[in-house]
Amino acid sequence: MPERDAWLSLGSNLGDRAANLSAALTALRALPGLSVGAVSGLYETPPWGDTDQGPFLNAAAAIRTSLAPHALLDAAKATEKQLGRTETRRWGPRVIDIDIVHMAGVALSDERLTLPHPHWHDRGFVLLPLAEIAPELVIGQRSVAAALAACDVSGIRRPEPP
Ligand code: PH2
Ligand code: MG
Ligand code: MG
Repeated sequence: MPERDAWLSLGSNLGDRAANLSAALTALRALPGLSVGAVSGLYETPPWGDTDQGPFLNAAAAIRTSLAPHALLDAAKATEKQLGRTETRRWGPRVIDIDIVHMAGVALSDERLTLPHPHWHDRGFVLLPLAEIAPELVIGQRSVAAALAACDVSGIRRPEPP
């Protein structure tokens, strides 16, 4: 498989959220066929979709991978499971969520996976972290920075300085 650049959105709102995000990145770094590049800071974000849950910490990561799209999805799901994620309701609380936002040159949709992520451009918790590491990335016809400029990011707290 050729290597491709890809961008992930990570989120956690159960337990030690920062530790969960950090453990997810460590687990991803250990995967064969995948290397992790730039990682954003951590953003505290109000729960979207199902508001009856605690706030999330969200981050974005750039990766480079020789995994095919569905193999990357399987690796993300396996990593979530390894970190103790269990099934909850749709949009409900989770120890860790690892979503593929975009893989360079890939557009596909089936029952398991749609790429680019159909909602990449309208969720502040995805866009703000992504814009920190890849503002000029163009997905479809639109840059991440342009999508962010049109997105409601109220309630999202920028990361603390390191
Ligand atoms: N993930 C969801 C549902 N709602 N809200 C925020 N703020 N951050 C998330 O990562 C998130 C969410 C489903 O994956
Ligand atoms: Mg998600
Ligand atoms: Mg997910």
